[in-house]
Amino acid sequence: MPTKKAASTHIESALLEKRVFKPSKKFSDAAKIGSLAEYEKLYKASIKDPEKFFAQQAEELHWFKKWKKVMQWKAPFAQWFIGGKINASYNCLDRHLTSWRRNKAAIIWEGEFGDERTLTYQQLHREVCKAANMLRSLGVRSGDRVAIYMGMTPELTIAVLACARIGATHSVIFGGFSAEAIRDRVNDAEAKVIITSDGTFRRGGVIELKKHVDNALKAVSTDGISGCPTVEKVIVLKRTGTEVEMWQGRDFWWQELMNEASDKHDAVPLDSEHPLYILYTSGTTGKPKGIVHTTAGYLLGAYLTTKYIFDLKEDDIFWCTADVGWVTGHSYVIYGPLANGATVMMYEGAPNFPDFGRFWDIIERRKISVFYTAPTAIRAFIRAGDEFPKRHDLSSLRLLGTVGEPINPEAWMWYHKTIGGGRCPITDTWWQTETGAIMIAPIPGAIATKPGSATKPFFGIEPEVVSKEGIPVKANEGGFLIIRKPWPWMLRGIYKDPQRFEKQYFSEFPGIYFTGDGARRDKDGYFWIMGRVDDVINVSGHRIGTMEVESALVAFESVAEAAVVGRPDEIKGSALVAFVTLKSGSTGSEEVKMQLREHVAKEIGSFAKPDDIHFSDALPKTRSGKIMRRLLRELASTGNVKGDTTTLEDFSVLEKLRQVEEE
Ligand code: 7RM
Repeated sequence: MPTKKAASTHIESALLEKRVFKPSKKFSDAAKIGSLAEYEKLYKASIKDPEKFFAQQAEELHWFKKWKKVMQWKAPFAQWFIGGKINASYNCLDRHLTSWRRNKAAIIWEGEFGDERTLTYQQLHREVCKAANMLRSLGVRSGDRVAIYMGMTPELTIAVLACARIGATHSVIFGGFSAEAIRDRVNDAEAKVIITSDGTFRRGGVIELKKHVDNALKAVSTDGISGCPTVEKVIVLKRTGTEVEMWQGRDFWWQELMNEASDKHDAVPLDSEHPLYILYTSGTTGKPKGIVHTTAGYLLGAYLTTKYIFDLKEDDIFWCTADVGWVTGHSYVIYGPLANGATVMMYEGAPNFPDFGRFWDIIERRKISVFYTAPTAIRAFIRAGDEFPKRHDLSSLRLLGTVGEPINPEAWMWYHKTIGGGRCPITDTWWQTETGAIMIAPIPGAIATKPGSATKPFFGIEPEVVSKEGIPVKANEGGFLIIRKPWPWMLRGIYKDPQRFEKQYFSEFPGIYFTGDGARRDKDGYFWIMGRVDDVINVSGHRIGTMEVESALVAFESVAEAAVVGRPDEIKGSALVAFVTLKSGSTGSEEVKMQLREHVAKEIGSFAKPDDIHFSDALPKTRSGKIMRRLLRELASTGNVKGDTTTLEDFSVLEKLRQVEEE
């Protein structure tokens, strides 16, 4: 655990807190929860007896067998709905087949080039049953791990739900990750099967996914592990028609296996605590953490938060633009909306293909009513210009959401006016891979919003802002965001590493979940998230561990030492800045910078490439030898190391700052 740093406020409260946006009477009247009083009444009851509240809510799911005990907490290990038998795939599909909903669109999908498909619940169910049988025929059993590395096509959802159906734990790997990153994740999870596709269309080109998988299977890691020894079979969806190598006996075409598979499959009753998925996320060390979520509690979280925070109506078309490679896609492209029987919009490609009007075009043509995206996307749209949204009729929208990072009030206002036409509430949802589903967000018909605040906690969730000593701070005082009590959709561990789990999340404040975020709560009880206080940086809503990038950099031949910090960036929220010391005999140049960027892309993925690279003869360190990141952060954001100087020459500045640091 890093030392705690004082979280800095970048949102000036005084003025902004006066700007309060109430939902319209029309919105509130039609909402599930239509007033603050109603929210407060329910919230109070949920906090008074969370087990009772969650047990009541869990009755809305389908159970093969009811639980015996609602919760058991032996910090840091929680169990929910102990003794219950449930299946997430059944809850997302079979449950909707007994009513008219069987013919309702479950997924409306659009490829980047405009090809389209709609799957009703009945059709999706059939495909998932076939895929479940396909996995079984390849020897996948309950408890096995299956890695999924695919583009945003319906088959991704089908693969995920097929795993859930047979009790195989899925580990979705974001399509932007490199071969090396795939290999590390597949090996950590000991996956038996990888499901991928020949490619996926993005920004007019093809991302050759199968090729990356082949390279992962061949790659030799620094610790000498060759390829992915646990992988027995690879299933390849034909999507782009890109030429791929198929290994006899190891690689199979998705389409061929699916043609042979029966469309009858009974979902397997699984223990509530059966591991549903592993999702790797960046932490404060070089090694990504395999966050483990289990079945019943997670599903309840995805279901309930979608229902209340997006205030779902039967005829909504819900569009969460996140990739399923991230947790937001797991919870709000798949499990949450499908468990609610909603219609999900799914889009394969980039927001700026063929131009920055793509999202607005989709909203107009598909009549999207609830739209959920990231602040970084919103800022990119602002920069692209109002002419793009202005060309489209966005009047089908009734509710907007954001996730992934703090939204700056200017971006909030633009979203509100230009996209929402001033009529749609905005739900700013705070949560994490670890929390599994939304934790703090306005219930839109009930809670007035303030631009930049995630407002109030969801039912049954009691976040607090505390000092280093763990003592609650006063209103408007900054501190550390913690969650004292377990909740059903919390992570159950870091895969195969209970010690790291405890150390990472439950040691800073013994026995209490520490989020890694700084926050403050204003006098109205609204939460203002101030960003990470550890060595995790949020770049365009992607979590990147500085240590991960540093280890990639030092693995480059001529690099002696590297330190990576964040600096504010207008579009991405934060940008990555690397300070690099080269081995003697090597000199820094633009060419070396390019090589380093490419190297990071190879080790992790393009999205982790440092934006700026500065070469220096030495890195500023404390006497004990710790790199002074705080100082580097300052240098990176104030521009003291500006311009094209490839060498940090003026060490007198550093010297001075170092003295301050040491005092
Ligand atoms: C869902 C997701 C988690 C980190 C989290 C925060 C930041 C997310 C908000 C936010 C301010 C928000 N999972 N974060 N949502 N900060 N307001 N509404 O993003 O694991 O990838 O990232 O993202 O720092 O700790 S994540």
